[in-house]
Amino acid sequence: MGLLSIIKKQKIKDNEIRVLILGLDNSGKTTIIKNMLQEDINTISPTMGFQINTLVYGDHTLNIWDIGGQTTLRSFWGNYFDKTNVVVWVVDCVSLERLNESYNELREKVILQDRLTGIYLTIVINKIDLISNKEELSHIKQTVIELLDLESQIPQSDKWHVQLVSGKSGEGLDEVLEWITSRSY
Ligand SMILES: Nc1nc2c(ncn2[C@@H]2O[C@H](COP(=O)(O)OP(=O)(O)O)[C@@H](O)[C@H]2O)c(=O)[nH]1
Ligand SMILES: [Mg+2]
Repeated sequence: MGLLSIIKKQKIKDNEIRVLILGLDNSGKTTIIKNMLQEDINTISPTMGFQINTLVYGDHTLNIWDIGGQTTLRSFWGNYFDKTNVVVWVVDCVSLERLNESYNELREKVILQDRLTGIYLTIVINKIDLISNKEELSHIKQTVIELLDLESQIPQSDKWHVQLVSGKSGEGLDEVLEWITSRSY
């Protein structure tokens, strides 16, 4: 057995899941991670380079990679793709005018990447604490699904999931972690 397959077996045994959190700048990626880690979310500055965070959830260990979303950093995303199990794609629900940009980036940097074939994708619609109307939220969710063209981009419906969250209040974050840890890797 080669070294790589031994490492792979070990990882599965440890229930380790490698998660990449991506999306446009300012969508709330770092806030979401800090909230998941129960760290202070009031002292976040724009992510330069990347940060790896370890989160133990149930009997799983998640290694969450937070990579700066600024345009200048996006070309480096490819360096982090190997061995990724899940991509969390963050969309800001109060900047829906950027959905087209988000769609282009998601497609180019994630969906069309050979090294990410077969991964699980969670689309996280963030900042829902800023929208009080429940109907509007379900409309936003539908709009995101349509504009990101998820149903035809990723025909296997068990491979993707959309969740409304607030990185600020924490609403919806447990559901994201539940979904991630209940996949089979
Ligand atoms: N109201 C609200 N603001 C948020 C939420 N998540 C992030 N923000 C704000 O959005 C801005 C960008 O957040 P940050 O986590 O740095 O985004 P990143 O660039 O994707 O890492 C900050 O001012 C955050 O306080 C949220 O759920 N609700
Ligand atoms: Mg950040």
